[in-house]
Order: sequence, then structure tokens, then C-alpha cells
Amino acid sequence: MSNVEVENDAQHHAQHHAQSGTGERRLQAHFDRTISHNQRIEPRDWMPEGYRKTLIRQIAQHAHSEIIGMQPEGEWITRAPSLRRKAILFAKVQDEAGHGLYLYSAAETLGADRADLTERLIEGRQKYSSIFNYPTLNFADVGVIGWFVDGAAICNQVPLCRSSYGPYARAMVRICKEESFHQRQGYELLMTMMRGTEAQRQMVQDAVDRWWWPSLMMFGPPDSESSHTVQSMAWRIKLHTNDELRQRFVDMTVPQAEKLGVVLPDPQLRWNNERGHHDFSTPDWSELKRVIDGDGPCNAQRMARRRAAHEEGAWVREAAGAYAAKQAAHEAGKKRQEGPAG
Ligand code: FAQ
Repeated sequence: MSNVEVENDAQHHAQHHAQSGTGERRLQAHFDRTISHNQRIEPRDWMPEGYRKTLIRQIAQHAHSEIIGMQPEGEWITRAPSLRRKAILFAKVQDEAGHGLYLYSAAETLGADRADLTERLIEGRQKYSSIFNYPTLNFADVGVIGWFVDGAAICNQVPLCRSSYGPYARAMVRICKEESFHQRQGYELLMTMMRGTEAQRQMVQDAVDRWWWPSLMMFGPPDSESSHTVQSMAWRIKLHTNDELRQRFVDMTVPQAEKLGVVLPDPQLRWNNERGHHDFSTPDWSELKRVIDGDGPCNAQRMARRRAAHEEGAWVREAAGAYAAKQAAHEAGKKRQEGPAG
């Protein structure tokens, strides 16, 4: 049996056991205690079906985002202005692929099947982050994605390292280390451009103007409209609300923008002494809704490319499957020849 099958088997036993009333209550009480003591739920532990489903939804959406997120910056690999920038960008885009793979593996520990998750993405039944539906128009966009998008990802994902589900939390530790490198390479790229010509400074400001609002929207709808936050926080899948993390991102980014010498495109943005935070304008939530619903500037292009990559990779999956079957037959043949042990 594969790891996933063993885990599914253990889960089915636990669930079967749970069907007898007192058994279920005991398991639920044990789960609740684990969560309230800030301890981790592991794949073999009993968990409520809603917890499992919510995690699969969030982790799959996160994995899809990493994979689709390779596209906007990937478009600049062949056009990077120097060998150094090309090597950095290559490494970053490859890291995103790695993040997607850790996350699909984390979803598999919950009984999900990776091929099925990919099908769901391709058929539009599962989401990916709104942010990757915006175009990268000039090379400064690569820097601003590192600074804003990876910066937002860090704000959102560092707390997830303490999320209640073990495999997700552990995947997040390594992901965050890499995101931190991504953010710094973006900021360093922008610093270099800001020290360059007037035209380069304008490219940076233009990219900042275009990516600021989509980056704030990445944190999800406002708390008042977030359907999952309350339950996900009770389960300690999420440790902060969407608005809390958005505020943290704004507070973190304002001094960085000042140092860089760019203007964040929000006339209402100012420090509020009483709150101890920056005030800022309300993002256009109707735009977020439109982009999530498939009508952003690049949704069709991103999905078309993802589908094409899936189709073009079919022969690799078939070849790997055929090789695995051959190896398994070979192993079985060897065991038969050796005869029963002892
Ligand atoms: N885009 O009730 P909530 C990265 C959906 S990775 C699209 O607030 P939740 C690395 C949501 O699914 C970026 N859909 O939901 C990188 C739900 O729909 P459903 C991805 C969104 O889950 C950098 C509905 O709206 N990061 O950047 C979005 O409690 C550079 C209601 O929303 C993660 O996935 C959105 N922005 O909170 C890669 C982090 N927001 O399923 C390449 C983990 C919400 O009911 C280059 N995820 N929706 O139909 C999370 O922390 C959470 O899932 C949130 C949303 C905070 C994203």
C-alpha cells in the first residue's frame, strides 16, 4: 500500500469507529482538545469531515496558485536583462514549482488525489489566487511581484507555519524561507532600477501603481464577507483574519516604499496614531469578485496555458506510469522466485 492508502485506511477505521455515537463524541473531544492546546493534527488522526474538506480546498487552491503563479514571471526568463537576473528568475520560478509539489503532497495526506486536484483546476472547479490574473508588462513587474506578491505571501504564510494541520504547517516552513529570498531579490532589483535612469524609475512607479491594489486583494474578501474565516480560525487552520493580514502588509510595506522612493497609489494612505496602524482606502471589491469569477485581464490566457501544459505532459505521465508498472512486475517476479520467507 502507498502512504496515502495506508493513511486513508487508518482514517476509514477511525471514521468507522466514530460512527458509533460515544466513539464519535470521544474522538471529537480529543480533536477539540488537540486544537485548543495548540497541538498538531496529523494524517492518521481522526478529524471532522469539514476540517478535512476545508484543508483540501485551501491547500489545493494554494498549490494551484504556486503553479499558475509561475506564468507571469516565467514570461520574462527569456527577456531578463542580464545573465545574473536570468539565473535568479529561473531559480525563483523553479522554487514556485517546488512549493506547488510540497502542497499537493500535503493535500494527498488528507486523502486527496493529485491528478484529481489538477482536473478540478483545469475544469474550473477549484480556484487559484486572483493575483496571477494580471499581466507583467515590463521587467520592473518582476521586481514588484517579488516585493509585493511574495511580501504578501510571507505575511499570509508565516502564521500558517503554526497552522493546526501538521503536514501543511511543515510545508510552509520551507516555503516561507524561499519566499523571503524571493521578496529580497525583488526589492534589490527595484533598488537597482531606482538608481538607474529616469525612464527606469518611471517603469518601477508604473509597476507599483498597477500591482498595489491587486496585492491588497490577494488577502481575500473583507472579513465581513469572508465565508470561511470564522470556522477556519476556530480550527486554527487560519490564525488571523484576511483584514488583519492585509493591515500587517500595508504597515510593513509603507516604510519600504519610502526607502525605495516610490509613491503607493492611495491618497488616503496615512499613519493613524490612535490605531497604531496606517489607514488606507477600501480596495475595489467588485474587481476582486470579477477576477475570482474568471473575468480578470489574464484568466483565459493562464488557464489555456495550464491546460496546454497538462496535455503536452500526458506522455511523460504515461511513460512514468508504464515504468512504475514494469518495476512493480519485476519486484513481484523477484519475490515469487525467492519463495515464501522463512
Ligand atoms: N483569489 O472565506 P474566504 C503566492 C476565495 S501563493 C482567489 O476569505 P479563505 C506565492 C476563497 O477560496 C498565493 N480566490 O476564504 C507566489 C473562497 O472561495 P470558495 C496563494 C480567493 O480560504 C508568489 C472565497 O473566496 N496563497 O503568492 C481569494 O478562508 C509569487 C471566500 O474567501 C494562498 O493560497 C483570492 N485572492 O481565505 C507564487 C495562501 N481570496 O473556496 C508565485 C493560503 C479568497 O469558498 C509568485 N490560503 N478567495 O469557493 C489562505 O490563506 C486563504 O485561503 C485565503 C482566503 C486568505 C487566500
